Amino acid sequence: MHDIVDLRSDTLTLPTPEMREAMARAEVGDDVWEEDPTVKRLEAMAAERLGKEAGLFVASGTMGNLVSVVAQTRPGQEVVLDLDSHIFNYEVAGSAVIGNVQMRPVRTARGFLAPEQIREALRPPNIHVPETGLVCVENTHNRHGGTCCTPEEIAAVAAVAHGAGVPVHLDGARIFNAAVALGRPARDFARHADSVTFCVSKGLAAPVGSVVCGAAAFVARARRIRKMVGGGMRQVGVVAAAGIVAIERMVDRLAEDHANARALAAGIARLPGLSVDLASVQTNIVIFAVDRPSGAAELVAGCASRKVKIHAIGPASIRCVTHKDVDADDIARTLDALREITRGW
Ligand code: TLP
Repeated sequence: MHDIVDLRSDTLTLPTPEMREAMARAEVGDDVWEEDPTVKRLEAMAAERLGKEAGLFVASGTMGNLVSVVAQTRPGQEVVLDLDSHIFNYEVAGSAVIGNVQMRPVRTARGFLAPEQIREALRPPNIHVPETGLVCVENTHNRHGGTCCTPEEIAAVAAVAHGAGVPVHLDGARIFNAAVALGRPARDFARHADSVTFCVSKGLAAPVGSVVCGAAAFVARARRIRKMVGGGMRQVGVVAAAGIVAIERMVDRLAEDHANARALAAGIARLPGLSVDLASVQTNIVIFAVDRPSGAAELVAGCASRKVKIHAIGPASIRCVTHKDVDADDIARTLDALREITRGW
């Protein structure tokens, strides 16, 4: 039980005492010179978990996606991705600004492009049109409520892209949530992607950072681009040390967050004026609809006055994210608050 229940995002998780201890003790060096042993350890560990040759520690998921897109495309190329993807919606158009690529968003049913949709979106060799430079996949899918696609679905999409000589990037910000939910090792999801970004700063609870993984040549290019965008951090082993604890200690417990999300969703489904697609609640995100004009704002304010923080992602849509700083009592308290607010709706 916590004084304030904060369900706005799993990015709000606080570092564990073990992380703080590891940070204080971390052996460090200048990482731009590739001399920080703790960063190197985190990068090697991440690459091993994802079955890739190399890893690169970056400041954020946004930076990881940016350097991955820029490293794998040329200016003027087109990037095929889901219309609701994080890269297209919430990364400040960084790939367009820094990479000079054009985005080709495709509307999908569940956030995952089907192989036929990739086939349709790939550009033909024609002097008038841009070349397709990259296909991006997101797993778990944020805007679709933390839904997972299987390694086989990624393989099918990658087969089409690779058949046309186009690489695939996986925005796996929450890839370990997908791995735990589907009971598959993270490397199964990464196998068919040429680059993968995952975050240690979300459900894994490290204070900062993401790791980009891929082939050594890709990571070398990504490293240059990271430097270009100001992401060359010096004695950053003090931060990477928490990322190591995140990967070693915080993955298996994500199952608790998923159970809490299911309990929250099941409670919400019983409340008047609220609706949630229970099948979409596969990991730690619950997105639900408020069937009432300006209902989302009303619910956010009502919860805030009861020390429960939730986040409106639209005028009639709320997102709640469970994480290690939210326990079963907090979920019960959240449901009590929602019950009080919606009484009589
Ligand atoms: N998502 C954040 C916000 O930016 C919306 C959140 O609270 O969920 N890919 C995916 C799928 C993400 O959900 C996020 C962060 C990122 C990339 C970017 O990571 P950061 O925030 O570290 O730049």
